[in-house]
Amino acid sequence: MEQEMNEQDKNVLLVDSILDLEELSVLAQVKERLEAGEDPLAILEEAQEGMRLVGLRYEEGKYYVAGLMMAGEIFREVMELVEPTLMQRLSGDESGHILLGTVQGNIHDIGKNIFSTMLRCHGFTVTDLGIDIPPARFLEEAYKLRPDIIGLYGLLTTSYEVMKSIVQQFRQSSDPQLASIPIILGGGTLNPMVCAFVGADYWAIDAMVGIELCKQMMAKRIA
Ligand code: B12
Repeated sequence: MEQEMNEQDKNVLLVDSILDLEELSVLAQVKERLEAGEDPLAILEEAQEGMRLVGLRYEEGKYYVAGLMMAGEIFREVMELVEPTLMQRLSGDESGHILLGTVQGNIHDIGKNIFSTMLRCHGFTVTDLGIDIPPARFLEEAYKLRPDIIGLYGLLTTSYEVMKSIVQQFRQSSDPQLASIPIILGGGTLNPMVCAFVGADYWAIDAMVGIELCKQMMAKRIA
């Protein structure tokens, strides 16, 4: 019971420290917890929750863009600390190829980079196009590379129109492989209504859920 309380206290502390943009405290806590052998995914989940709360502070007008930038930098440093342990812990031998990118108009990439790293840890081949990618580029690259899955990432409301346009362009392609390629959306601001609007096959707001979905897609393609 006492141990449970301590665990809970620790969790609250990391979320709070991220929310308050206390860089040194965040990094010290992450190092300590990794050294204590904690699951790097649990640490990342808490850090992600901290980022969500930073976003809310921005919405409430309590933080400005500088706050978002600082939070982004802190998360990048957390990722640097967590990545080696994450790579050791996660392993898999999936052989699928996913074409991934942040859609046009959007430069957020922290979550996409995590997803990309975790896919690689599970044995997927990832072609990451980067940020601010126009619809035509996804189609051109898919035509050239013949991936098994398309992954679209975006956090802004304006991303959803772009995602919808990409999905439509794939579905209307005269190339049968591109017309039927599975498309998965990612990003913590997605919800069922947005996904219905975009019309993609799958969506995930958590990297592990996204990876399980990609594995299912590969199983279906092979069956
Ligand atoms: C950090 C941050 C920034 C940083 C980004 C730095 C970077 N290199 O990414 C900077 C400062 C650049 C930024 C800029 C802006 N931002 Co910003 N930002 C954030 C913030 C606080 C955190 C985002 C983040 O990294 N989260 C942590 C990651 C780990 O979570 P994640 O993205 O969900 O990723 C996970 C999963 O989704 C999954 N996953 C990820 N990718 C994929 C892909 C696939 C295919 C799958 C299946 C799964 C998957 O795996 C990840 C790990 O589990 C969010 C708040 C929020 N609620 O998200 C606002 C937020 C997204 N930003 C917002 C805004 C408004 C802006 C600006 C417009 C501000 C401005 N006035 O300039 C600009 C827009 C810039 C642009 N054109 O894109 C709003 C968007 C509101 C909206 N609905 O449109 C948010 C929601 C804040 C808010 N609540 O108001 N931002």
